[in-house]
Amino acid sequence: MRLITASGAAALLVLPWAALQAQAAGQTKEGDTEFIKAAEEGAPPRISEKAAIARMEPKGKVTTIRPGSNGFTCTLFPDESHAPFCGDHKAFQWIVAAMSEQPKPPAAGGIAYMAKGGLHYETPKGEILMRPTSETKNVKEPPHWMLLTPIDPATSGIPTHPNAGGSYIMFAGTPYAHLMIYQDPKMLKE
Ligand SMILES: [Cu+2]
Repeated sequence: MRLITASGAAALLVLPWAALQAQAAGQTKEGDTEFIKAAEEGAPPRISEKAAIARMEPKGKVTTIRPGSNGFTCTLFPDESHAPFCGDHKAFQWIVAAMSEQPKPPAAGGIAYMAKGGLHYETPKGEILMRPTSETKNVKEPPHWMLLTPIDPATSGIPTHPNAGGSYIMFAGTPYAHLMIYQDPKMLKE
């Protein structure tokens, strides 16, 4: 009994330390199996089951933990949202460019799914920013999918904020502008 208790206590001491180390390295702390399961939740199973799964660090460093066969990659956001994201090749390049603070994404036209929703950072004036500041608050996004193309609100007439219509241009006026479509990806059946 004593031995079991002692090793149990040791495990308790070790786990939070390991978690801290993982966070210090900017990594999500789930084990691979848990991570894969959570990341697959980002898109309908017909897409996520064949997708690659990769870990992403806050600065955009990517480590693939499962290869895929359909051009999609699923990950979990390395921030407080921990939201699953599944993007095609262009979309994954787009998110990596955004995370690593590149001035613009390498290509437009990517498709990304966020079937569990996510969050964005909003200023008191209602501006949606790419990074949090001391002024911004976290606002929840419902399940949605995205067309990662810098659509211009002036020429398209599409609003720049969430609205009853269900679509808007996020980060309008920046190279990372994209169309947010409030449709649950899991409802998109073939
Ligand atoms: Cu978005």
